[in-house]
Amino acid sequence: MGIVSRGFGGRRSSRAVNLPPGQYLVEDFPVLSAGPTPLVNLGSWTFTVRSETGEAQEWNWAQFLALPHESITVDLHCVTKWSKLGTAWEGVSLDTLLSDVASSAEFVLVSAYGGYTTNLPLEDLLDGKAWVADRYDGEALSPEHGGPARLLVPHLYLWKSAKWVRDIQLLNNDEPGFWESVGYHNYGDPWREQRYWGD
Ligand SMILES: Nc1nc2c(c(=O)[nH]1)N[C@H]1C(S)=C(S)[C@@H](COP(=O)(O)O)O[C@H]1N2
Ligand SMILES: [Mo]
Repeated sequence: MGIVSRGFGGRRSSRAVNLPPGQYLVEDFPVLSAGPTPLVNLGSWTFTVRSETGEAQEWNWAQFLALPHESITVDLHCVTKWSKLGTAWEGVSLDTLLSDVASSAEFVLVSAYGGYTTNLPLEDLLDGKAWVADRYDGEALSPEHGGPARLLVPHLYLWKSAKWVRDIQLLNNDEPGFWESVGYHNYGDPWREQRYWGD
């Protein structure tokens, strides 16, 4: 008869089970950017949501800071296979940012300062699943990790979390973003290991 351990070792392995397939843990916070870190001046920073009919809602930095912020602690999963658990952010929920926009669109294309884009279904931004984050680990978000503010969509691979986010365009028809147009999976669910086209 075997002895079943319910000690700390058992807990540690049940935590390991929470890692999506093919991922490994990191303790540091890698920086992955397709180009140089853009210099974004807070005085000219704006964040815009534009509906499929062209109706726009825009916030400058002071207006964005005045919006209700939430504290969120989430796990990050990068398609290059690192995962970082328990990262602490503060940001504005997309539910807040999209609440006054009249739309029947199903898709969004997110654009960043510097030109990066990424696409996702609108519903993946709603119901407490996504934020525009401006603080990380109790401090202003650093430029290399997307400061002044980045999208944070932790249930999808991290390439969907556009750093230096600038605007969100609502669309009736899906349009692939930067990585999605050159071979990354259109949706990118880490739990279904949707890394590349055909996965
Ligand atoms: N604007 C912009 N956002 C981006 C990227 C980028 O190149 N430009 N890279 C994406 C990818 S592939 C990853 S893994 C994460 C990395 O975020 P980090 O540098 O904060 O770890 O940012 C995502 N957001
Ligand atoms: Mo990535």
